[in-house]
Amino acid sequence: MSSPVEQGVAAAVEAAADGAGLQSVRHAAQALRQPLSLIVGPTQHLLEDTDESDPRHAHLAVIARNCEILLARVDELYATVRAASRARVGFRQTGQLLARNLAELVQTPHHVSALPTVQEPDRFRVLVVDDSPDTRLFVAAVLGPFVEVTLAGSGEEALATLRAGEFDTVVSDVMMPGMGGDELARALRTDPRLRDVGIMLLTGRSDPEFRAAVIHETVDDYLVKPFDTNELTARVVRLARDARTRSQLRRQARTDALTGLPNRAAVVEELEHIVGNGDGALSVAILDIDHFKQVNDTHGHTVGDEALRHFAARLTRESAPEHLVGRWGGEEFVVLYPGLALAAAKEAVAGLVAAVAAEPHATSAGPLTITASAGVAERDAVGESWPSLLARSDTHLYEAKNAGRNRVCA
Ligand code: GH3
Ligand code: MG
Ligand code: MG
Repeated sequence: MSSPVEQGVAAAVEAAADGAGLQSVRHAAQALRQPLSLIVGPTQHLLEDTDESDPRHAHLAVIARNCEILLARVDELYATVRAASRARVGFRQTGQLLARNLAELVQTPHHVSALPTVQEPDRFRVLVVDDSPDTRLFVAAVLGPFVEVTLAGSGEEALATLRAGEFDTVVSDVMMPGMGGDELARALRTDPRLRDVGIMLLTGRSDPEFRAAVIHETVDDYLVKPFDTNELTARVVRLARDARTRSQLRRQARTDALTGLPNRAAVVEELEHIVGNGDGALSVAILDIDHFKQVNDTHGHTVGDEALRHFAARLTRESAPEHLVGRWGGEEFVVLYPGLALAAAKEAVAGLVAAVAAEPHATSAGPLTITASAGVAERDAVGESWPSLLARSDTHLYEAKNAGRNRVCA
């Protein structure tokens, strides 16, 4: 036995698909509104009678909210078809469109039962940008059951919101006073922290010039208004999923799996960024654990790995947040000191070397005392490249090793 909503949808689909005209569409909307109203009332009552600590409470709230959204969508579908009929688009076509939309709606109650898990922290986060409050709220109502929606009323507000939070995708209007959606898209693409955010534009324009200049160049997807709401949802969810995968892969590719520190690729990227952005002071240190091969030989590789993890954590703990600690490879680590001249950087590294030796590192083979040697160099004034700077740090590292280890040379 199907549910009242499913029965209502079946009736509505039948009425709409016969393409008999606006009358049938009105009938379709009513047919769906009725069973939905049957659910909304009792759900609201139950919700009021259920304490917030009751596990059913959140579930009921979701059902009530979904019903409201469905009702809003029925009204919106009706309005769409009415507009289409005014514009003299064929009734059969619009009736079929409505039928498809309604058939899709029947899936939504099934999403309701899945929602509590979908609402976990990994729910996709989508920023909806439009200068028209009505459009903003409408898009939010359409996407709300599937993704977590935040709203922005302008391109400028959107950019600030994106910079302050973690978003998977932005859905933006194009024509807005001030920063338009196309400009917003370009700003995202040139910001290293935001370049993985998926971008969808909602636009009234579909002319080739616009497509070539904006869409193919900067954005991932676009829909021309008026759009099909199910298509919007499907495309946004796919975009958000792709964008999240992209940023997870990028993060993984830049992180050392053993220690969780930035890896060599990430360190190089940061070095290139610093070197490419001016001639301020920059010092670089290389640290290398002393006689680490003996740790492996004596206690085995697993204990060696534990020691590396502890060593990395201690370097991070003892370093200022603005100084980047990375794993260069094996038991060699790099620390970048943007803004520090040689003397200050050498002092900071001496502090690290002392902190490593000061206390044994807890391992499954018991406490293990390790020491490290370090070399430091400062970029010279004449725009030295980072490989040359690193090579000089390395030379000083070998001086430290030859001078007896557990020390820093500059
Ligand atoms: P020195 O004081 O001259 O630096 O001596 P050392 O033994 O530390 O230097 P060497 O370069 O001869 O050996 C480095 C060792 O680090 C050898 C290698 O097995 C070990 N090592 C490198 N990466 C890892 C790792 O990820 N895990 C473990 N357990 N050992 C590693
Ligand atoms: Mg070593
Ligand atoms: Mg080494």
